[in-house]
Amino acid sequence: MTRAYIGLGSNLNNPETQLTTALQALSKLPATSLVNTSSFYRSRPIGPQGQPMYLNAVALIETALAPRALLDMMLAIEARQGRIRDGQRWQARTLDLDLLLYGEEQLNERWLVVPHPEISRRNFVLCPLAEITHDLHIPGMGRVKDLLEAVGTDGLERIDRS
Ligand code: ROI
Repeated sequence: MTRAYIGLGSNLNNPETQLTTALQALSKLPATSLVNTSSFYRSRPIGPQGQPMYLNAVALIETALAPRALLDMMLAIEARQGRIRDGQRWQARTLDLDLLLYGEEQLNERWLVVPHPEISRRNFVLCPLAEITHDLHIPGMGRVKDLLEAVGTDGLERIDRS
């Protein structure tokens, strides 16, 4: 079994429902268990402005799926929730699932780069990640706590889900 971290993001069609539905789908993946889920964070869009605020979270799973199989299933969950990938980057979306980390592996394939190269620049990933990991070290990048300290928490708000 491999511990893998998945980043979730949504800024269309009721983001809270999108994230909740996606977490449920992750918990039902074959040969996989959902171990932990961060809080949800409202975050200012990074990249093009003029799009709605995002809701972001991170999930920790334990899986026997290989990276490729896991990624394909993540893409299927996105598609089921109405994600349209038309080749345009940085657009508003119903659901974005990013494979952030897959154990200690470093993969540099055309179809997958792990650890996700943007982790160290994105507080909407680092903050929820720090919430559910203690002292995690990201191969090639450093400790989550240190990376988060470097980027700060500007534009992020933790949501109370009662
Ligand atoms: N900005 C925020 N705040 N959250 C995201 O999940 C997110 N995802 C993206 C871009 C458009 C880069 N900006 C984002 O893909």
